Amino acid sequence: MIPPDHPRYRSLVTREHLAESVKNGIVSMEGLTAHGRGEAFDYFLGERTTASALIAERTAAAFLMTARHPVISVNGNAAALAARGIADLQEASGAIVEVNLFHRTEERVRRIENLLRDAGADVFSGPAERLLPLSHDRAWCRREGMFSADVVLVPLEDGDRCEALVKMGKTVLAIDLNPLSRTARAATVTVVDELTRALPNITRACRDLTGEERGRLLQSLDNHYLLSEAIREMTGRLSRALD
Ligand code: PTJ
Repeated sequence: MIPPDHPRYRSLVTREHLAESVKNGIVSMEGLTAHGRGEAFDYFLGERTTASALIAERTAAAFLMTARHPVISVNGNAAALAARGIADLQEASGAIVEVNLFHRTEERVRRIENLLRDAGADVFSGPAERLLPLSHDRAWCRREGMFSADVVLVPLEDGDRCEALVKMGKTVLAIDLNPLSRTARAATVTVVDELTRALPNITRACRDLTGEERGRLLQSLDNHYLLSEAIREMTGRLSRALD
């Protein structure tokens, strides 16, 4: 039992939930180490949405709202952490929700799809094919889903697929707390923020962006600037810790 007055209460409850989600077959064992890495970067960030992350979130919303065929790709960690947030973003953006896994089994796909449906998402499921140019199981997706997408939102991604999607000509919106990762560097827009903070911000922006702000965000996109700002925030906090 984690006492609610523990200073790291939220973090400990999330860890406990993820450990439970491994037992329920939603999160892979490897997903726990991925979460730990994310936590470390979030610590450097001060566990808050920075001004540059908010710009990235609103830019991601602008891409989703102008997309022809937007897809939100969901893995085990994303579903366990934010099934409801994903359903809300789908409602605001009209995007397709599709499960895509690195540690793929049909059983895990089914469990994650059910979790998303229980949270209110309309999941694009059915038989998948090996359509993406990748040697691992993230290659499996649906022809009318991710394969045909023009814009794909990829939370907690591994770099390979992000690069493959970009090479296929797609706009890739990544949510990744590590601004140095291959995903972060390859994506069209990188949101360096924690998933459960990022999703509601993107959803809100989908609802309140004006046409004028949308156009301005799309025109002024500079992902190198967004990544540099994230690194500056982190290194600034680290150097102030020595004062
Ligand atoms: O469910 P599966 O089988 O598809 O596997 C999913 C994992 C997450 C195991 C897989 O995609 C993986 O190994 O990812 P990586 O390569 O560890 O990358 C995950 C990235 O997400 C890392 O850069 C972390 O810093 C970052 N991250 C972790 N937790 C969060 C996060 N970013 C935002 N919010 C988080 N909560």
